[in-house]
Amino acid sequence: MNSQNYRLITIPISHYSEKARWALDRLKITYKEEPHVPVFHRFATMKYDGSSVPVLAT
Ligand SMILES: N[C@@H](CCC(=O)N[C@@H](CS)C(=O)NCC(=O)O)C(=O)O
Repeated sequence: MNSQNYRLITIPISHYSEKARWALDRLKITYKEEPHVPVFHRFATMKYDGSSVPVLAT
């Protein structure tokens, strides 16, 4: 599977986001992180029917 276009929507200081980064790096899955300021992250996550971060858009 081509993971080149994977986008990880995060709040940078979130430990949930750090755990997702850790897992993706551990599995050598490439992705581009899209960091957001808390509260405004919802504009990014709601496009995927989500609310909290992390969201991995594939
Ligand atoms: N069930 C989710 C919870 C993630 C979660 O609580 N993320 C926090 C990180 S600070 C968050 O996005 N909080 C803000 C919100 O829910 O809009 C998971 O395990 O990934």
